[in-house]
Amino acid sequence: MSSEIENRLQEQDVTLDGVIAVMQQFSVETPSWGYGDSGTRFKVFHWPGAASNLREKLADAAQVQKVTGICPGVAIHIPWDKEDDWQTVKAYAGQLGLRIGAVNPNLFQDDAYRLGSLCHYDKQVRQRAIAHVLECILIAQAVDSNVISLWLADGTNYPGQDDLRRRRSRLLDSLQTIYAALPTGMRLLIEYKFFEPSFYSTDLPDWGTSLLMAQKLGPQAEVLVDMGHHPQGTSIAQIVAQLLDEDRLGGFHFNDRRYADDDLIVGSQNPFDLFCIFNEIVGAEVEGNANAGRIAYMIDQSHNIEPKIEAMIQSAINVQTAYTKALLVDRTALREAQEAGDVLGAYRVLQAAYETDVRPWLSEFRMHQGIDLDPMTAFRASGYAERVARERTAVATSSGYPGA
Ligand code: RM4
Ligand code: MN
Ligand code: MN
Repeated sequence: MSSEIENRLQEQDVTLDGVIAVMQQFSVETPSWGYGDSGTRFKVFHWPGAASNLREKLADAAQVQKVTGICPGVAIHIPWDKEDDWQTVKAYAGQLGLRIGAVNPNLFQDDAYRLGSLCHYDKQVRQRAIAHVLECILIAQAVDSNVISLWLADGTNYPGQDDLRRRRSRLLDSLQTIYAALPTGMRLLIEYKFFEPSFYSTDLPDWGTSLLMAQKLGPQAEVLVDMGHHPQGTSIAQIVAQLLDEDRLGGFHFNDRRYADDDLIVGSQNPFDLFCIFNEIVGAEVEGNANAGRIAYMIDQSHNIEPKIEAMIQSAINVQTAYTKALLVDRTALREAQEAGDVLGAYRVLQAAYETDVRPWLSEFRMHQGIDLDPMTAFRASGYAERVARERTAVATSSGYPGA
């Protein structure tokens, strides 16, 4: 670390030990579906050795945890990851140094869901969708997870196709039944997305709608922000600030995008936006915001041309980098500049933190954790990718998602 940086940070009372201690509290969950073959609706390119069942996905996730030290949780998608014996899964994850994280009900692949799931006009379809979420709650309990992460493909494609207010009341009604089944301590994270697969109306299109639903349901319901689910140019940092203020920021689905829900490696396209999001969170946390300490950080990506495990390692590093930079923001100077109306002075405070090379900090962190200083090189040197490519057999996938 250069002495110039060290001096500047010392003036801010930022110490290496202090930053390392905070970094040790930070983890980001990886998605089981990110280890399998997935891609676009045009083509799924098979990656040699890509995981094709939960056991393999967990084994791969354990490699990511081994080299990064910040990815002990793995989110699952049901039924993609459905197993008969969850105790065995839980024990297997434990042996690998992992735990099962968020459980994601899949409410978009059954033929019955063509016109919706929780919002469908047919009560039987709604009940089927509710029953699936309730099954996921039981799975979460069985594996000791406390997060249900809900995304709906529900919406309409044509004006007049369905009554929008009735859809909304069906949604609320379905969510209330689900909410009532949540055990103490379990959280229901409500994800939103402004379009796709429906185009005229989407039942949960934005953070405001998810927030309204969460507020109507109760304190165990919160909003999930997926970074790829906003119109171009949206300031996600501002959404984060508002949700923190409302005490309803449940978690993130990290990924990056240029156009729509691109599901690219987080921090690969707009790393400054990622930093600005963490800046809001760290800023709230130092002011004692209670929500900031219980955010579920999760990756939600679809890797088509990338090696799956390496993509996940890179994602974890990018997230950790953005977070560490946000820890270095001189909050006193920022406040002073803001309250003096010093537009560029305030921006330059953020810029100074963003431009700090935090790679030495990440190395220090890894040294403290007793892991290799260079996760990607360590993984490449391990020979794991070559071994699984030899040992595992390819499973044909037809469209964009595993199990599709
Ligand atoms: C959606 C959303 C959800 C994910 C599905 C498969 O775009 O991001 O989180 O579960 O894709
Ligand atoms: Mn998502
Ligand atoms: Mn998405």
